[in-house]
Amino acid sequence: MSFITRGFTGRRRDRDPRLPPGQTLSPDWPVLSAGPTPRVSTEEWEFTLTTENGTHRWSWDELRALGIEDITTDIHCVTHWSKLEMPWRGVSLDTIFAQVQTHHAYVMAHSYGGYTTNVPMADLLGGKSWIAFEADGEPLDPEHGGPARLLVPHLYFWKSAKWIHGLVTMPRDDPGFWEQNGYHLHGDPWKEERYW
Ligand SMILES: Nc1nc2c(c(=O)[nH]1)N[C@H]1C(S)=C(S)[C@@H](COP(=O)(O)O)O[C@H]1N2
Ligand SMILES: [Mo]
Repeated sequence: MSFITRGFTGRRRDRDPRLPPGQTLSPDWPVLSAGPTPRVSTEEWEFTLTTENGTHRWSWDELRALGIEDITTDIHCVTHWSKLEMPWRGVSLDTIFAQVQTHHAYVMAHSYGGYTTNVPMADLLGGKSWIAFEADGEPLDPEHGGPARLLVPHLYFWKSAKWIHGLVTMPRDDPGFWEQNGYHLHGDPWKEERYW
């Protein structure tokens, strides 16, 4: 029956059901950066989490000691390319937020180099996001955000801030860099929340 249903919906038979609307598979991993690539060594790298109750800091070793997870996930860029089943390694935001208390429902991610992007807490917690150090079995290249980047793979990839430096919780959903420049506040690829 399913092949008949396909005909009715007009869906292309070779289209992978894991691809959100308007996306195509990329054979390689494109680099998209709004500015120059910051070079941050793991010795100087530091991750901060600021809430209404203060700032917590972790060094490279301290953050990794919280517990590293293996992740296999698809990623979707708003410029229409996707990659499927990418292996990543990182520390879950659930693990990191378990160490702090906040009543805020939103977060601004801040990168070395000045990039920012806003994400609701509901899109960070519950096994949905990580501070990632490795992809495809290798330490993250600087071009791809090394030494560490935010990974929020169920949202468009601009939310996955490269060269992550810290998160700041916020009471309101203030727009980050691309969101101030016309990208959608939320960015769900399955709803094609590309621009607003
Ligand atoms: N710090 C920072 N993070 C960033 C960006 C950026 O310009 N600076 N670009 C975003 C965009 S638009 C995309 S699509 C992805 C690209 O990640 P990649 O270069 O590893 O493919 O990073 C996101 N994170
Ligand atoms: Mo992007």
